[in-house]
Amino acid sequence: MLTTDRIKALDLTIGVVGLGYVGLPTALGFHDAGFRVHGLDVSERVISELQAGRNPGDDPTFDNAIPNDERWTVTTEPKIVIPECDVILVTVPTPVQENKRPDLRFIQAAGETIFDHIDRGKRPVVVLESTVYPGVTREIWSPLIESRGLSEGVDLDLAYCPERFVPGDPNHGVRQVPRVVGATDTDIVKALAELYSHLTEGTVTPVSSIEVAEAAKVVENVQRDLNIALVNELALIFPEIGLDVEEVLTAAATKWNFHRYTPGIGVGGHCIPVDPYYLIQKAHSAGAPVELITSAREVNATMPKQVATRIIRQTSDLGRSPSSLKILLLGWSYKPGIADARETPAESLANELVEQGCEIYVWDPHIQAEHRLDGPYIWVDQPETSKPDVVILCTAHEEILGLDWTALRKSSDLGFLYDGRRVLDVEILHDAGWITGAVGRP
Ligand code: SAJ
Repeated sequence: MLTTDRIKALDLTIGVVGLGYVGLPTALGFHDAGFRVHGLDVSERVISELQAGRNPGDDPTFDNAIPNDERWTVTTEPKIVIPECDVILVTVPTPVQENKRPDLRFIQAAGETIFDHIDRGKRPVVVLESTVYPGVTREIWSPLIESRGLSEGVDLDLAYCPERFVPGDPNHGVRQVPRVVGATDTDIVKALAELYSHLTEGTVTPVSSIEVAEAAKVVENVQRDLNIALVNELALIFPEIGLDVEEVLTAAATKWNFHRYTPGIGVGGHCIPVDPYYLIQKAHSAGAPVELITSAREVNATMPKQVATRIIRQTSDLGRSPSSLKILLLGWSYKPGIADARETPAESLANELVEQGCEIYVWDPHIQAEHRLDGPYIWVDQPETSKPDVVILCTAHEEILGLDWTALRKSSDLGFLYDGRRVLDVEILHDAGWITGAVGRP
């Protein structure tokens, strides 16, 4: 059983199920903290890379950080690792399906694997970390536990501790971020708070139940989606009345409690555009109103179309029809500094412009050739190659901010540059000979 004495003595084997964007840093963090770590993943590729001491992911932070000692075991075989674990952390994906309904298959599968292989004599604690809606941990796992003749609080304990890992942000990794933890058993939640305090220098806050912890995490990301939706909607309003939304937001941000967000071509990633659908689903099944969260999601999801419409309007005013335009997208990742294109709004923007008849080129120095999405677009290795009429900044990678805009202008016939993230200095662009547009600017 998990006790604070065993934690203090580092006398614990911690299992991590799912060694992806969150699981791998978590496993490495607990290994660095001195615990025995057993990693489990269904991917033969991930496990063979790790067993060879190589980083299986695209985050360079972990390139030379894969352990090779007796406290580190990784495998695809649950029977090798699960029976020995005192604590099992589950960090598997929680995406949405095409119809935007939560996809809980990975949580179901992880539960089946874990509950088939635990050593009930150890009374292991199974902690879900993936983002869900309140109630998922019990809804999905309690039937699996009962059907195997196990009982919570006797053969195992359940808990929830949401991950808050921020891809590409060294100041908000698993060793830094504050955590929230909820469990049925108060002794278990206290012990887990002690355990996670060995992982992170941030605070670890126990809450009264699994459901409170589940709700806290999804609310964090729903709030962020709403705040971004507000500035995106303002970016559609103010140009119609001759105002630049960025000037307005900068002025408003001089107020002490105004939270500054930036309008853009849209909201990507595996968290912010996905998690609100989990709470929407829960609200619907609870028969509660959820209009604001739903419409905010709709505002962000339609930003690529709104931006495409405005770019087509502006280039038409310059005498060019959409079918005559070669357009270069600068950046494909959903946010700067990383090679992660999950739910990237650049793809939706590209598809909208293709539908208008435009020819689309893409340059993203972070996305290697083997990870470039096949589609109706042409990936280039140098921005100038495409000889674009129109250039759209989609992702504010450092390499893009540092481009020679004068040189790029020489390769552009029409010379129209659209700042989709409001990160460029318009004077510099005008001096380089560009006609400019930007999200939220008249
Ligand atoms: N975005 C805007 N305007 C903004 C902020 C973001 O358009 O003012 C866009 C970004 O371009 C991106 C998307 O929203 O396409 C998401 O950006 P993000 O900064 O929220 O980055 P994420 O998706 O990596 O969010 C993560 C989340 N972390 C976890 O779920 C553990 C989120 O909870 C964090 O709040 C966020 O990092 C953060 O604070 O950096």
